[in-house]
Amino acid sequence: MTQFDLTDDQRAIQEMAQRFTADAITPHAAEWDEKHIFPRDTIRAAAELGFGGIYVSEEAGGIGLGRLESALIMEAMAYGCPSTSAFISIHNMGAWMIDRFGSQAVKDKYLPDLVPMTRMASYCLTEAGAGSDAAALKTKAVRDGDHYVVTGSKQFISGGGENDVYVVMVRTGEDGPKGISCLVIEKDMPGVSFGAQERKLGWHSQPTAQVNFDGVRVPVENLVGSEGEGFRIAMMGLDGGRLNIGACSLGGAQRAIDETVRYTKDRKQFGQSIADFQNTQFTLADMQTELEAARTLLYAAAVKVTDNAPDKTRFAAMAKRFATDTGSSVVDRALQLHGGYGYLMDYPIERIWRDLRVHSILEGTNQVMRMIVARDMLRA
Ligand code: FAD
Ligand code: 2MC
Repeated sequence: MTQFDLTDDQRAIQEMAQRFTADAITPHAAEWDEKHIFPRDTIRAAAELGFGGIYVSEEAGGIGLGRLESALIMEAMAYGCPSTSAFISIHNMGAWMIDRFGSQAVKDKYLPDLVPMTRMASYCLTEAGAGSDAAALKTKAVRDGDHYVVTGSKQFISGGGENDVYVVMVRTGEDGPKGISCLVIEKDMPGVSFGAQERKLGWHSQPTAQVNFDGVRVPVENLVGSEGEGFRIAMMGLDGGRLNIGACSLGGAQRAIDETVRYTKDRKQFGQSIADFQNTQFTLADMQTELEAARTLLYAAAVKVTDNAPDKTRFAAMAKRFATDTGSSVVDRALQLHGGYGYLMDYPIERIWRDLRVHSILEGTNQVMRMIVARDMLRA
């Protein structure tokens, strides 16, 4: 890592994202959650600031920033709504995979709409039988002239049913990771259908559904990278996605801390503010200390991914595991310090608690993160 503090440019980006969040996200997040509203217009407004192609190259219309800048933006937006911020992260992951590995033809076809988020992208790896063991995926793509014919089903797809563009990992060859390729499939291609919207504990501001492919004819030019390269591309996408998800936990947890500081100063029991109890003070101190430790690790990991450092994947996995576990633990203590009121929807804590819980599961469970770290430690 070459830096221990943010540069002026990074602070300016962070402040821009914080201002956008305060104006356009925070005032509405509770309603989006309660009524399951997918805030398409707000997401498009975020894209007007460049947040639809944060690390898409400038040649392709993106803002060409690094992964630390991306983490700062995701963290800032998650302060208002972790679910909406994470949705924008997943779109960025798909757009980056197309920009980084796609042919000029596939880039020209999709990025001009993806960067402004007039069309939005989903990332499709998981299947019913292939969750943590992603390389066991079975969705098949068989070459037929100028097309692949795709048959199979993807489970738990964020944006499923609403998004227009699906970046899909399919099997074109042998079993295991080397037989996997990456294809861009459009919502309107004949044979694409969607399961019912999943009913979830949190992440209510964004849709999640099964995506089904029944003999979908996909032009060969929609291949991203070459045949057999799809698993590596998917994993490289996740190196960045995992940082962003960790950053979403940081943002949500920081909001919970700030709300708790305010609440404990106001709330009186036994004739004094509950902030005057040493238990409250020590708990707050631990919450902020642990969150700063997670933030520092995550920012360091983000710089490594930007720099393509040899240990970037290990660091992204360590940071995702630590930031998401720490975030949830911080919010849980914030809820406790709110007493019964923390359990009510009148305060934002229970929503953040629900939204952050899934961050320890998706984009690779925190057990899989430990597996990635330990394998790298024990290699050679
Ligand atoms: P499993 O793999 O069945 O795991 C079950 C348990 O076993 C976990 O605790 C796991 O850690 C543990 N386990 C498994 N293998 C091991 C091992 N080797 N060692 C130790 N423990 C192990 N996927 C996408 O592709 N795109 C999306 O947009 C997307 N969005 C999602 C949105 C939501 C709301 C959710 C809930 C999931 C989403 N996912 C998405 C899927 C997500 O990535 C998977 O749920 C996750 O990778 C885990 O897979 P699984 O659910 O099949 O659990
Ligand atoms: N960057 C580049 N290449 C990578 C890589 C990375 N981060 N990770 C793996 N690879 C390569 C690896 O080097 C190997 O290539 P080679 O044989 O040429 O050396 C190949 O990919 C296969 O890797 P592994 O041998 O590690 O594969 P394995 O099957 O043992 O396990 C594991 C990989 C468990 C790490 C992977 O399956 C995984 O990450 N599972 C979790 C699934 C997941 O994260 N799902 C998230 C879905 S998205 C989501 O949830 C959203 C909300 C969007």
